[in-house]
Amino acid sequence: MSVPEPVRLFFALWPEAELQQALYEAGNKLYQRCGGRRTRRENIHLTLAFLGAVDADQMQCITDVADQIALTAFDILFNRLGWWRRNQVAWAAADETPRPLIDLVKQLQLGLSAEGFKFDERRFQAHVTLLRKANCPQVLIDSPPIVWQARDFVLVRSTLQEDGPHYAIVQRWPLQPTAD
Ligand code: 2AM
Repeated sequence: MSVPEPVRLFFALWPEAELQQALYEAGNKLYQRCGGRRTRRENIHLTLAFLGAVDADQMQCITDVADQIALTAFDILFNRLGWWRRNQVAWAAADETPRPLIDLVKQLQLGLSAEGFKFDERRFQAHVTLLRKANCPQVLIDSPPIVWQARDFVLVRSTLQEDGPHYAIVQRWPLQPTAD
């Protein structure tokens, strides 16, 4: 009898192709100053909760947690490009993290913690990783704002291949439409 392999999973906001392109171009701007390794365009996303290796029999409780979430859609204004010296990641982020995004992460983490998943104690810092192994001369770089209209969130499977990580959306959950 074959035993199903564990799979690496994470919850994320996943941008449309046009937005991936805009963020990729911002990443190119960072790349010119900071070097490092660019996130491939089709891999650009915002991680909400990283689960790591998951057994097939844990899938149901993971999707049950996401099924319970009833939050409204929101926009994120990405108006900062920056760099963290500690992990050499260069990123796009927002000055203000929208309340529903904070709630989404909190609710995922709470629900998943109850199922035994462990999360970083550090405060969630919403960001899109654009470069790894980067070395930027400045920690903050000016950039024209990019608006991300988050209308759903996704569960993603990650597989490491010779050319780097490949991501596949496993399931999508809509956020509730706003009143206007
Ligand atoms: P990051 O890019 O914001 O660092 C898929 O691997 C995503 O999950 C990555 O984009 C990464 O987010 C995040 N991730 C990977 N390993 C992680 C870990 N050990 N803890 C938390 N997040 C992780």
